[in-house]
Amino acid sequence: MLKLYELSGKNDLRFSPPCWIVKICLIDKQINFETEPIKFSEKHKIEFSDQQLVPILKHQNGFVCDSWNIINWLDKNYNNKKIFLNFTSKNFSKFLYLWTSRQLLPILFKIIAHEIPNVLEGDDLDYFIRTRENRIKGPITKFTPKISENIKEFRKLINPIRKIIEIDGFISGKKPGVEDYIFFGNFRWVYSCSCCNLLEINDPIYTWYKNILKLTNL
Ligand SMILES: N[C@@H](CCC(=O)N[C@@H](CS)C(=O)NCC(=O)O)C(=O)O
Repeated sequence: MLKLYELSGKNDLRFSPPCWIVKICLIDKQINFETEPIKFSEKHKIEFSDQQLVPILKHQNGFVCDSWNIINWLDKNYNNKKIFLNFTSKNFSKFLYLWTSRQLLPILFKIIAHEIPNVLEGDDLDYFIRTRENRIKGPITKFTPKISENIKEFRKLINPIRKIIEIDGFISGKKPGVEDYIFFGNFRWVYSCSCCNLLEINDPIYTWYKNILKLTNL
């Protein structure tokens, strides 16, 4: 069976955006898998992969790292599941993946960075604060004075997706698909780690998020 190595926090909370991209894909496409929780401080468990990040998907013949590579691997190896409907869907998904990882996640990080330590414990807490403070060259609370500004910017940035969701309910159309899985990772992360008011409750994207949660029984 496929094994998904995914980030785990306090009380086994699974909160990593790229891990969620893969997990929601496996769930919605009804592909059997089991998960292996990996804490920040448990790098020894993923030594076999010769790198330090999750998600990793272990399969019969080896393993694949990186959510985008995993989605592509699933597309190739589960032909009947139609992950990418066609070349256009693959290209748009790649756009969403790059936009998410390079532009949306950094803004979301600024909104929730100070709350992420609440979902961690023990060595993970020290590891997270040390590595992230090194990365942002300042305290984890560095961005808190601009939270409302960043929320406002984020809501505006995702307006094109809002317009698409307003048409049929999902980015992929009348049913969720890979484009939705990629966009979903952003929100699952925020709502797992933070109490912030990221979306208004009457925002179509908020309804979309709740619908994906419902559809997959999460
Ligand atoms: N480009 C990768 C990003 C993977 C990644 O950054 N994973 C984070 C979790 S969100 C991680 O494993 N971090 C471990 C660490 O910081 O030590 C993907 O899409 O899968």
